Amino acid sequence: MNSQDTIVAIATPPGRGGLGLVRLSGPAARAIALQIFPGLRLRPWRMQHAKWRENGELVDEVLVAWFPAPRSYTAEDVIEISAHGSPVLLRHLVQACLHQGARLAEAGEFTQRAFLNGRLDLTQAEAIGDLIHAQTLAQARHAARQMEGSLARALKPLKHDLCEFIARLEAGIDFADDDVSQLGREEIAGAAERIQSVLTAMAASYAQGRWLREGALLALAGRPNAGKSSLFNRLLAMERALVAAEAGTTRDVITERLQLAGIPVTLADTAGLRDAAHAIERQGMEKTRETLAEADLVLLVLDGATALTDADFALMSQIAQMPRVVVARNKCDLPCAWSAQEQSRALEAIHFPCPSGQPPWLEVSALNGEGLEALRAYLAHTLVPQSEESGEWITNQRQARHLEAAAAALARMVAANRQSAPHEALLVCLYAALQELDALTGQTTAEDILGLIFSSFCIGK
Ligand SMILES: Nc1nc2c(ncn2[C@@H]2O[C@H](COP(=O)(O)OP(=O)(O)OP(=O)(O)O)[C@@H](O)[C@H]2O)c(=O)[nH]1
Ligand SMILES: [Mg+2]
Repeated sequence: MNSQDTIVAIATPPGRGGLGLVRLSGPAARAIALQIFPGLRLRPWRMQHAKWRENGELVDEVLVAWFPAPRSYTAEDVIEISAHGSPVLLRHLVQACLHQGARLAEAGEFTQRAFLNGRLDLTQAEAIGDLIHAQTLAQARHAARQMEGSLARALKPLKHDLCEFIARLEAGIDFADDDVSQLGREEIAGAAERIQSVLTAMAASYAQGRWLREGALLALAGRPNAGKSSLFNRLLAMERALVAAEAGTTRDVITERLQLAGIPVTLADTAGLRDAAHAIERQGMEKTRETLAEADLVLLVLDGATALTDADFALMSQIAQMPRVVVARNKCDLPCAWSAQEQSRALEAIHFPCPSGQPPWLEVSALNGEGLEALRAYLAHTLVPQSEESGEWITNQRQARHLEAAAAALARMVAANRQSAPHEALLVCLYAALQELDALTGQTTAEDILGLIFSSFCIGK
């Protein structure tokens, strides 16, 4: 990709619309616009009305905006032409620009130029891609924050501390014979661990942060007839899965999409788990186990209207081992059939965190909708990272990997320091950590990685 080229693309989505935007960026952008609209008096950052004529014949009436370098999206000369949104017309306009010497932009090339010209760092460029692809408002908001530079800002003090740390160690080595005080082992360990813990916490937020960007899998589980399919339908607010009084109704895993606190969630209804005799039901249960193994969150559905059996307890303790489980005791519209002894056994089997002061299950009725709002809220609460309100939330795998690698470099340094390694060896680890943070924001990035990042954009961005 040659930045001396002037690139052109349709910036609005394919299809028909009221308006369509064609964008040019590069040194010849203005000259090309003037060739197509002769006599147009372009004024910086202003929209100008123009009649687009070919051989004296009117093709369209358009608005042309000129963004002179460097105060433009790409930091190059940019021309935006708003025409009427007919695909034929827009393609013809692009053709006219090509004819005047522009070339077609590659996917993401406008944003790539903005990055290469220092208008954005890599996390901001990625955020633009995320913003375009957002499916929920929460995704869009997070992307917008990052586009504004929130991640880069959160990294800034860390980078500053790291640089300062490096400078002090370097000074200790270079001026060992002078009066420069050498950092003590304790002091070094303290500083390194402080930076490491912040990096580790940021990297760890990806475990949940990725759900915002990529979505989460929420699987319902429980014994047959507990009311999983009924609850599935309630959560979706549609009669999607078959419900019957017969145990073993659901055989296949059924999935549907919904949103919880802005997180795109795939909800999976599964076959009830029990010692089944029927081969098809056993196959269904195999699929249930596969789904549960993949699930980010499991909703265990218990039947409050039937006495608990040993099989129920076995299932409870099995599912309670999974990393994230929410428990619902269904059929609260009916009298509870659990004996006091069963109830206390259940409390023992389900020992994970629960809303304070309450039993570790939520009372619901899939039949009349009771407790559904509380269940929905609790599921959302379990999915939304707690760091969301307080700190920066990592949603992107590439970013998480660099943070992990930087934290690991500091961990290596702490270990080396403990073994009284020379300061030169400690510095190697610190430089490695710094390099990871630079790669995260794109200060030092291999060409091939850049290509990968920007090619996931659409043409015209
Ligand atoms: N009273 C009452 N009945 C319910 C409730 N939820 C489900 N049921 C009934 O319980 C029976 C089983 O419901 P399903 O939703 O099919 O149960 P399931 O867990 O999907 O069962 P399998 O697919 O066999 O594993 C049906 O007759 C439902 O109408 C509830 O909250 N209250
Ligand atoms: Mg079912």
